[in-house]
Amino acid sequence: MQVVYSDDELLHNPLNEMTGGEWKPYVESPKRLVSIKNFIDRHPEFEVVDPNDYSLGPILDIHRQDYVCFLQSIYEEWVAEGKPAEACLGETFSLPAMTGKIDPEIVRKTANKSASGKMGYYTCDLSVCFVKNTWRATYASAQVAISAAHRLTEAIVSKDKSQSIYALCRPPGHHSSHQMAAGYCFVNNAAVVARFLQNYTFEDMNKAKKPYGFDLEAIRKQKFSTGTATEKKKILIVDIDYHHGNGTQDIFYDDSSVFYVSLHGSPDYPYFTGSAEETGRGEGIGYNINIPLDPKTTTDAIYLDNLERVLNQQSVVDFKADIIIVSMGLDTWHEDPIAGMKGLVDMKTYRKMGSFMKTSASCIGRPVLFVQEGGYTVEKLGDLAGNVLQGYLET
Ligand code: Q9C
Ligand code: ZN
Repeated sequence: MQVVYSDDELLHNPLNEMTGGEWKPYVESPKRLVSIKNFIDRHPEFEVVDPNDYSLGPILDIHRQDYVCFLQSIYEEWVAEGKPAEACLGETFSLPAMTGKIDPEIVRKTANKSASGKMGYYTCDLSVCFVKNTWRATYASAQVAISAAHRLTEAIVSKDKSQSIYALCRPPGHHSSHQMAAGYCFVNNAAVVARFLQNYTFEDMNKAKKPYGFDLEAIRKQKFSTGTATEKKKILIVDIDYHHGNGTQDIFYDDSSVFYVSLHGSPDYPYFTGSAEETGRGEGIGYNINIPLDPKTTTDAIYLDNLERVLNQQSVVDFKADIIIVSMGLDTWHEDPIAGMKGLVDMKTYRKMGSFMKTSASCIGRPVLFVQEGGYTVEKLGDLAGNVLQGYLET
């Protein structure tokens, strides 16, 4: 299995975060990726490859232009205002209760007048912290995912035997929505890749592909690539991160061409989304499934039973996805420092998660793109990721 990875993803390294009223070391650290990469390097069934560069085009197919400008420039503006260089954090957040009756365009204009205004407008919690190279790492993470999607498409077009790939992404993505950073996430890598697979033909992908070389100024001025696909592929996103992927759900909530399925701990972060009653809206009704699980009582068997059941559920099978994207969080593990299900104690459970992505009725015979999301047990992450991927490969 190919693993797409870039050292630039290590450059986002905030010192601390404010969690539950306490300052703690930043949990979403570069060490997470190093742990997984070490495992990958020691196992010959994996081959690490560099990303290419597909410009901002695919990112702008998901995220608003003003939000992407914010991601690119907020840190410099923060420092230019004389604020502390070690942490750029939100202070006052623009809740609907404060701004809901005002014309949204006026709120946007007012918010954009200061660095703190922007932070409160475009971020939603204190896990979102910018440092000097946050955008650089975020851009690399998105290009890693997009490159994986292009490689997977190549394998599909040339009818290769192996039709799976792993995007070793960091920062993660699934809490980020069209115009919001949240829960350590800045760009929603899984969502970007779902749309990229839908909008870009293989020829569009080949044309958009450039050698990876990050240059902030060049990116500001570059021409964005676009896709010309006329027939939308159907994408099934299976989100097995411990947390509900509120961003991914929101992005595709009205959309019947992307089916979002999430298993997650509840009640827990992000606190306001993830109930089973959220089933989609308009065209998208029936294309969103949430399975909230009690972190105190969920065991290996309960977790696997729920995953197996949803992946064999009639509506998901009838969807007949063209491609599966797995939002692969590893923070369900019982020892996770900020998350975890008490009863998920068996590494073999992760092997089975991987094997379900090959054998369940909704996934069988379909290409799979694994996208790395959360998971904070640094010393275990290599084993956890490895078990999911080997479980898939060995089935
Ligand atoms: N006491 C991902 O796993 N803070 N994001 C939680 C817990 C935010 C998790 C605090 C957690 C975000 C991608
Ligand atoms: Zn998570």
